[in-house]
Amino acid sequence: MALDADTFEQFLTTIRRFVNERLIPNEAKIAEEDAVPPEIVGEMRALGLFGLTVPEAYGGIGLTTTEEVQVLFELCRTSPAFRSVIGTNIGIGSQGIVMDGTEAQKEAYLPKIASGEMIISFALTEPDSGSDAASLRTTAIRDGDFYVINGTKRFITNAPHAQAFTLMARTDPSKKGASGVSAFIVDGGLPGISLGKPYKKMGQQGAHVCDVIFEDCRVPADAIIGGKENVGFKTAMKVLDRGRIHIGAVCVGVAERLIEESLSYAMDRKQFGERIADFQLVQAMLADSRAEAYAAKSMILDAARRRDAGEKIATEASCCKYFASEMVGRVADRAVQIHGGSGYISEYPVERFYRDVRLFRIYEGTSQIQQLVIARNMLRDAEG
Ligand code: COS
Repeated sequence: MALDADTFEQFLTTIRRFVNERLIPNEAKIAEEDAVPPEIVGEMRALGLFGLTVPEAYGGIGLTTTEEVQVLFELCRTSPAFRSVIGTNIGIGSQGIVMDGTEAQKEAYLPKIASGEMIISFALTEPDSGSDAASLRTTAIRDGDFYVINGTKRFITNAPHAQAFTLMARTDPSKKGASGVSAFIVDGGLPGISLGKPYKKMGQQGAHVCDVIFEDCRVPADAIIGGKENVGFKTAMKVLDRGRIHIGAVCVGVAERLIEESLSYAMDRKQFGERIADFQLVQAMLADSRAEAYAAKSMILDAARRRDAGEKIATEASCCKYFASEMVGRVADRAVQIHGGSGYISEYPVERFYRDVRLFRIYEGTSQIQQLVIARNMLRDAEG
């Protein structure tokens, strides 16, 4: 445990109160305005949320994976856009530096990431490289004490706010696959970096995503993560393994909220002279959602504990992301169904959540990529 048990319980209670009192009442407003207000970002900063997973030595709280997922179960009982504010700082943006960075890189970046003074994004996806991440084309060509970066990164979460990027680029263009890829920490203000317009999305308003374009951007040679060329794809995959447990936990938090909304609506709404919660067909939907959310929560806690114990968790991480993201899709669908016509009306939060959760089955590896990773690892294990 990074925190003693009492302190951690108090922390979870604080998060729950923050979600109930500050985030849930503001959900509709942030969806409408497509922005999380600066005062809420400030409160998140004061709670230490930007540094949840950054080691204490670099100014964070240094939660274990088991602790992190429990925080996410609480923090994500609200619009996923709030989690997105801190998501890249505690997840895919920072963890390449935590896992593989040099001491100098950790000292230079992690304290600012942990305090929220710096927002960092993860730049892997490209216009022609999504699921097939190893085919990325952005190049980083050595020129004296610099690398010159050229290419476009697509759908980069938090890029409109980012002061830095964990960037995957090809340092050896003669190699086509994963082996020619390196990871860099790139300062966002460097000449040669420009941003596309933020995309208009189906859901998760308040979370922002855009393209990042590199044109002859000169990055100091010591920006390469860990100081080693051509091992960046592995860094990216390790970051995504961890990220997949994280997204699974986010899905559980959202599912819990959808179940709360479904249950309270079903207990309130009367038809045929009775609460609809007393109808067995509605009960079946409630029960299926409860059972599936519990299953997802249990597998995520198990995968997190295994990761903390140092086990290889690539298969388990994909199982978590796959099952939990599909689960929350079904839970959201049932929530709309239980709400009937009201579920289709934006006054009720389930309509918004229904759109919000669709992304979970796509980003940080589609459901089909998770299936592929799981099955491939099964075959590898069986073949020895
Ligand atoms: N941890 C550490 N190393 C890993 C790894 C993991 N989980 N997965 C793969 N690697 C290593 C492999 O060991 C291999 O190295 P060696 O050649 O030295 O053995 C290298 O990385 C390449 O792996 P592989 O051959 O499996 O790569 P593939 O091109 O076949 O693709 C998938 C692997 C499909 C799993 C990968 O491209 C992927 O995850 N795609 C989805 C990308 C994604 O999630 N995008 C979302 C947007 S980013 S938020």
